[in-house]
Amino acid sequence: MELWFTEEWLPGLKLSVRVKSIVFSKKTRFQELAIYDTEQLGRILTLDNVIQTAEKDEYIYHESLVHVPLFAHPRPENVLIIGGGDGGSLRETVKHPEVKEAVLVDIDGDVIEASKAYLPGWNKGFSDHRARVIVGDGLAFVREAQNQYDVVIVDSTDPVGSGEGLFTDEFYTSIARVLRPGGLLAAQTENPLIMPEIVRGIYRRIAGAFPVAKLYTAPVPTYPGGWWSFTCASLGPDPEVPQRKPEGAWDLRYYSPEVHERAFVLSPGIKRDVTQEGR
Ligand code: AG3
Repeated sequence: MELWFTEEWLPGLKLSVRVKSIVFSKKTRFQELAIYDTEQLGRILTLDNVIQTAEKDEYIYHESLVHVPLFAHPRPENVLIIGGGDGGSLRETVKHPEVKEAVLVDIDGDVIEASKAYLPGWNKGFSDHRARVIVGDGLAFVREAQNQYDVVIVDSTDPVGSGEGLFTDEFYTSIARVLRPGGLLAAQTENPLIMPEIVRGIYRRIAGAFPVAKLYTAPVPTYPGGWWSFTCASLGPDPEVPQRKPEGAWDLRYYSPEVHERAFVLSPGIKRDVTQEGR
């Protein structure tokens, strides 16, 4: 008998992938966590039947989310990752030799443990001596944080359910407060083509909390609509301009300085529907 995993992207629009085997599943305190092996997408991790990360394209998502703010910063020493319990963002963060400490705060410790046990492609960063992992609520963490960071990365779920707090004005204002002068934020901000109102709302809230906020995009075929947006906000440097380059033995499959700059080129439709530049 064939087993299929299906995610409903929108009412009337679904993604299905045939499952070779169920690697792990658990009802955690917060959500239904599952890891599957699939032929076409490789290993995938789902939360409440939503694909959070897939072997096939996770590097496009994680390299875009992490390297854009980190390379836009001249010297990122302290990095805070909110969410990202699968470890993909942490793996990319610790590739930067400038980073002295990378703090990851995810609400669900079971996701972190499952990654350590079953996601070898994602979990390498957890054993880096600069990594510090905290199981806790990201919103409460930034509200109370005393330390300061050069870059904050928001690697959240969709803006529904337990992830909703990570899309609020209060959250973005708290992030601006925990950043050092010249600090940057990058957040995943959903699909600009099939949910432009959602992206517009998130983008406006981020832009309201920072002097500079710029939307950028990358293809992520396993996420709804296949095209994904991120927002990079800054207290200083221009997010579009790489300040450093990956030199030497970098293991990168998507990011390059050219891709960095190109990612910020927005089509007229996105400018009209989402960022509303020139209005
Ligand atoms: N980031 C999840 C992005 C949202 C995916 N949405 C969806 N499939 N409906 C997850 C964390 C990856 N490190």
